Amino acid sequence: MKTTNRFNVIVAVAATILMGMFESSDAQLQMNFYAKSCPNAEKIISDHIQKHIHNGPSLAAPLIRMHFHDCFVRGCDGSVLINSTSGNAERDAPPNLTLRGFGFVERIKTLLEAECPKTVSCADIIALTARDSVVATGGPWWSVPTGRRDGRISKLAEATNNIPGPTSNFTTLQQRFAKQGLNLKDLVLLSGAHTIGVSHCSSMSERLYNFSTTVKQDPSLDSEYAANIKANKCKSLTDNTTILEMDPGSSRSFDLSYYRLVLKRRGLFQSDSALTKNSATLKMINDLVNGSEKKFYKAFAKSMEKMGRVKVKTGSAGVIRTRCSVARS
Ligand code: HEM
Ligand SMILES: *[C@@H]1O[C@H](CO)[C@@H](O)[C@H](O)[C@H]1NC(C)=O
Ligand SMILES: *[C@@H]1O[C@H](CO)[C@@H](O)[C@H](O)[C@H]1NC(C)=O
Ligand SMILES: *[C@@H]1O[C@H](CO)[C@@H](O)[C@H](O)[C@H]1NC(C)=O
Ligand SMILES: *[C@@H]1O[C@H](CO)[C@@H](O)[C@H](O)[C@H]1NC(C)=O
Ligand SMILES: *[C@@H]1O[C@H](CO)[C@@H](O)[C@H](O)[C@H]1NC(C)=O
Ligand SMILES: CC(=O)N[C@H]1CO[C@H](CO)[C@@H](O)[C@@H]1O
Repeated sequence: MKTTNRFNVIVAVAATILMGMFESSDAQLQMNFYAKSCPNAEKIISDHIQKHIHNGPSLAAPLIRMHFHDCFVRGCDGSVLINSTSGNAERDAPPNLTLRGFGFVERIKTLLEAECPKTVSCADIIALTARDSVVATGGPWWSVPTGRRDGRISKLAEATNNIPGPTSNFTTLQQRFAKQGLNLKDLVLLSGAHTIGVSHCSSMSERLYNFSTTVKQDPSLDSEYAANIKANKCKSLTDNTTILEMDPGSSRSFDLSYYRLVLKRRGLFQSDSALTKNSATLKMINDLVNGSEKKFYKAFAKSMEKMGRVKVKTGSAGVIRTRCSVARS
């Protein structure tokens, strides 16, 4: 009897461990996960975006960036949206000071809670919203399998330690992407999102005015380009309000011009420039530039789908929050 009991316990423990393994894998993300539980969910999201994107065509950029920041901290679990209670949330970390679009995501969540309460996760809303808003502005489509569940933990330090910064060098970029299971190809392709959107001067002005103890200006930034930015946009080191396009003149079109700029030493951040300092990533950029936009879109889509699977919570892991900004909801 005793041994049978012990055997049963061992079987139960092993089964729990195995289930845990499946839960923490991405096996359960699937296309149209809400087909039965909330059949209109994806349509409600895309309709809302179609209706509002012409009022805010610049929303696609912050929303895809939000998905990136969400996935890099505790996986794609919506934790980036949690409001700070003690100034200690991911949202309070320096990389998040410039995130936008929180209100937009929360409004979509309200629509979905009205349609099907406690069903659609904030994490899936971010993933779908990022894709749909990029598509609505003429950019690439990628598949977004769903079934992500939400986390409840959001920590400033984890954002700071995992999300690469504009001054990150190649090693740091590679390490931080590898930590999420993303390789150099993903790094190059996902950085291509910098073909849309804007930056604050403060994210790059050290490159113009205070680069190192020996040189004021970053020598890997094209000097003509730097002079132009200094004269017309970022007029001082301390300007933290002016914004500038990362891909000037083309910051609303999802195209290859970001990579062309990077090759001309006109990438805005040291992290953009760093991609040219490794022979493997430099070759990838040359290949992208020499290829077609169609090829770029296809490869970008693959990396986006991969990023959307990073450390997702599925099955009975995680929760469905009712308000994206509130951890216990
Ligand atoms: C490789 C490491 C990356 C670094 C160091 C980085 C850094 C930055 C910084 C500093 C800004 C400007 C923030 C501001 O001053 O307002 C920015 C903007 C942006 N980033 Fe990245 N980024 C990286 C990767 C990515 C990835 C993987 C994506 C998406 C797939 C992305 C999408 C964007 C977008 C769309 C914007 C513009 C946001 C807006 O217009 O509000 N970035 N990034
Ligand atoms: C979360 O913070 C935002 C901005 O600080 C605020 O507008 C919103 O009302 C807050 N939400 C909750 C539920 O506290
Ligand atoms: C890259 O940056 C990290 C962190 O700032 C630093 O420790 C490392 O020495 C740098 N690596 C190179 C090759 O410059
Ligand atoms: C210039 O950079 C140095 C080194 O990073 C830093 O200690 C200093 O505070 C910066 N100067 C200003 C005025 O921000
Ligand atoms: C922006 O700069 C102003 C003036 O230099 C300063 O008072 C303010 O705290 C800064 N804001 C941020 C978010 O750094
Ligand atoms: C790709 O383009 C670069 C310049 O962007 C050029 O130097 C290189 O020879 C081209 N490579 C191929 C395979 O066409
Ligand atoms: C958009 C957003 O929520 N930004 C927050 C980032 O962190 C700062 C500093 O704590 C907050 O004031 C912002 O509201």
